[in-house]
Amino acid sequence: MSEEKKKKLSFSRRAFLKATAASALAGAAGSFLLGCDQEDENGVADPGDDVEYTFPPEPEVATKFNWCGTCGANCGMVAHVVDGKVVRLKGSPADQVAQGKLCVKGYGNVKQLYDPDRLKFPMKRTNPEKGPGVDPGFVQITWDEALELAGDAYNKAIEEHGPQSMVIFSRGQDWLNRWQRAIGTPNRLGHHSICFTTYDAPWNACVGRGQRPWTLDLANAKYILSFGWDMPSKAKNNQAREYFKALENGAKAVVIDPRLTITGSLADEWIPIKPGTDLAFCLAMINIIVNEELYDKDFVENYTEGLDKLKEGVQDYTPEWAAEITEIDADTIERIAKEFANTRPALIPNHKRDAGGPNHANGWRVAFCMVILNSLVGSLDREGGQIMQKTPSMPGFDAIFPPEDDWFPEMPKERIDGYEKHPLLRHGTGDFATFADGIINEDPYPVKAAFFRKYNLLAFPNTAKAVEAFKKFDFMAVAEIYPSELVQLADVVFPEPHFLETSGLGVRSYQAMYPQIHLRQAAVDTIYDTRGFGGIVTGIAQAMGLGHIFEDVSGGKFNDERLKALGSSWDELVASEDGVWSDEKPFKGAEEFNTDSGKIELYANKLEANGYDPLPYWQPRRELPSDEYPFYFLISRPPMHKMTESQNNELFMQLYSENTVMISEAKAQEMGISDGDELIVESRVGKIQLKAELVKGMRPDCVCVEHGFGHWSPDLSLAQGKGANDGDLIPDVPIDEMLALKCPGANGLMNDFCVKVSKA
Ligand SMILES: Nc1nc2c(c(=O)[nH]1)N[C@H]1C(S)=C(S)[C@@H](COP(=O)(O)OP(=O)(O)OC[C@H]3O[C@@H](n4cnc5c(=O)[nH]c(N)nc54)[C@H](O)[C@@H]3O)O[C@H]1N2
Ligand SMILES: Nc1nc2c(c(=O)[nH]1)N[C@H]1C(S)=C(S)[C@@H](COP(=O)(O)OP(=O)(O)OC[C@H]3O[C@@H](n4cnc5c(=O)[nH]c(N)nc54)[C@H](O)[C@@H]3O)O[C@H]1N2
Ligand code: SF4
Ligand SMILES: [Mo]
Repeated sequence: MSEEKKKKLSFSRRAFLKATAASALAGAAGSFLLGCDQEDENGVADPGDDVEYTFPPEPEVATKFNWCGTCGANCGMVAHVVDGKVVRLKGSPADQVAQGKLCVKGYGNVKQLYDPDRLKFPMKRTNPEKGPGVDPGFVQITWDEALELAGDAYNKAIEEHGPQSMVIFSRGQDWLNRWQRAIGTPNRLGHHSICFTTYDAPWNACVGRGQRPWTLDLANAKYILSFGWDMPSKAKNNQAREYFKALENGAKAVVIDPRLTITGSLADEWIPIKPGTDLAFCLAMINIIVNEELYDKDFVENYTEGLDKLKEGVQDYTPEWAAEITEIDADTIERIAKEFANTRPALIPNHKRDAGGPNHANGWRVAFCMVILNSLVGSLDREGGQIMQKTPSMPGFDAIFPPEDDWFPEMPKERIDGYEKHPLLRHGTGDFATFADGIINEDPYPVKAAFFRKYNLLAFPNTAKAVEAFKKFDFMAVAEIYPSELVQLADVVFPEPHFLETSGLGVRSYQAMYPQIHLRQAAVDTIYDTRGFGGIVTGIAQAMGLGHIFEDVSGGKFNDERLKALGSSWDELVASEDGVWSDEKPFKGAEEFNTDSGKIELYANKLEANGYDPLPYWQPRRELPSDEYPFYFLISRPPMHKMTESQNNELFMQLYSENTVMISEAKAQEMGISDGDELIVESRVGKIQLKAELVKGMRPDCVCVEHGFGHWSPDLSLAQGKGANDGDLIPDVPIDEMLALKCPGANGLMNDFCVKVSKA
């Protein structure tokens, strides 16, 4: 490539990054990422008028509907396929989440599909020694051998130590759930206590179970108050798009965050709060809004209960009191409270890891305040507010494939992570923050065999301790698409197809203003010797002698029966022009909520009945800066990377190839640190080395590291050795400490520790 072209490309990449940052783009950005028109436009000189062009014949383009598997928004997409190869992805126009566009991460899936480092066939380990840096000595095996090895190992553990000695690390999935019940182990562990259950618990108690809180009608809001909600910076397609619509519509946006994020830089106001103190800010807002009767009287009277008790409970929480804790002056707190209450519709958006997430010991109380504040201004399930997603009602797996009574043994209650001790959480999700002690200390019992799906080692806080725990297993199998770090610890590896090689149905949930389903068709045949997840579970179950639980079960029938219940069918959806089933109707907010009273319970009776605070009383965060560890630690993630799965994607690595430790310019100057200096960041459980990145917009008492880097798998040729793993610094949370927090939603405390920083 010529120097000139390189220059132009690198310029356009920066411009692209800016565009992504500024608008979480889409169309043009996508074609740039996929190396199409944009590259010509920027890189090839105009040959002049006298050149005769000869065009090759137009290729025949087949289109297939799919939805993005990169993040939970699952944006609908259309794959363009030429000669059996996916050449381009587009956002699906009829999908209310995608609305014709994808985010940068979504477009990059073509590169992932064709990544030569992907897992290509089943493998088994030949080196019994395990650990980072140890060569597993993988050899290729057949599917039959892989399934048999796993089936025999699981049966051995169950026969010798009981069903609870088998542990499954995975999100819930219909085939997997049935398999788990047939084994009879209570130990399925998902990551949710380190992602969003702090919000689930107060939401379920106050508003009711069964509806997720992630559909936000941002576009119709006139006032958006973010406590660390940062989805535009993450390029979250739907939430970013709706935020920009709101700004265009003249909404006022205020961002409260210790760092100046992209969301903050686009807002009208940025308030750099002290980490872990948002609760005080929120409580003072409630104090002002209820004392001065600024709430939406109609909504509060008709759709909520508990206002009197709430009022009584917040009397001590004045703006002056909150000012001392938050380091935000009382006038600002009071002004924001009044603006929020008087500019309707006003909305506090939430999505997982913001101040209402599992970052600090009081995160669930912030989440509780968010539910209360949105209710006080009449923005819960109302236009311009937080919407209870509208989903279609379809039969479940058991209704379509009825099980026999005697298939499922009684399960022991006690779990290896202590998760059953949280009465308000759905059992069967599990806790990444607490499990390691249980396994290492065999408390309450030994765990001998494990199955992992779609998780990576770097997702586990206190990663070194997670490795120690996993080394205790006699056997572990990993289902993956990449030779990840967890794969390097596996005894047997099950390769799965990329989602673009699979089919299924996607129920709209992150932007579900009305019920809608999006079709997923395999865009191309499987490239490697992979097997879909349902097939892997069925195969292991058969090898364990449990084949009967999946007799007559098929993915095709499952999809078809669910659609038939809605008056459609698989064939009809495949033949449709837009790949969606929709029940589009004008938005109508709930008149009744799924609580005992049928109203939103501002004073949470359900929490009280289960031994938790019924109101979000003040509680500080767990750890404060000390002489030894003087910095608050913040985590974030860049817009073009998805956790730990995107660092082997060439396109994203060209944009952002390693993480840094962000430190304020002021503090860096004081410490004699320059941009690019190698720094050691150390917590009470570990240390990492990263380059310094000096930033203007951050409190001087904080440092921030982006999650997702620090890969050491030698089989990830682009990702290996780039940056460092924030998880090496994050303390795990012993179950007793977790229970002492009295958090109904568990709480992984992902940011609630402090660090020291020194030059390497
Ligand atoms: N690009 C991209 N997007 C993603 C993901 C991804 O990997 N990449 N992952 C998805 C998933 S699963 C999740 S959970 C979300 C996570 O995405 P977010 O929920 O945005 O999580 P973070 O970036 O970790 O933290 C959010 C913000 O909280 C701020 N913060 C930290 N402590 C405090 C505090 O005490 N008070 C306030 N007010 N703010 C604080 C941080 O500075 C940060 O800006 O992103 C989702 N979207
Ligand atoms: N240190 C630290 N740890 C964290 C976080 C953090 O901020 N810092 N964030 C936490 C949060 S909010 C979340 S949501 C979790 C997410 O944790 P994970 O779900 O583990 O997220 P990823 O790191 O993206 O890893 C997903 C893995 O699944 C693989 N994969 C992708 N598609 C498929 C597929 O179709 N089948 C199979 N079998 N595998 C597939 C990818 O290759 C990748 O290795 O991480 C948590 N852990
Ligand atoms: S927001 Fe981006 S990564 Fe998430 S599903 Fe949509 S396109 Fe995929
Ligand atoms: Mo998450």
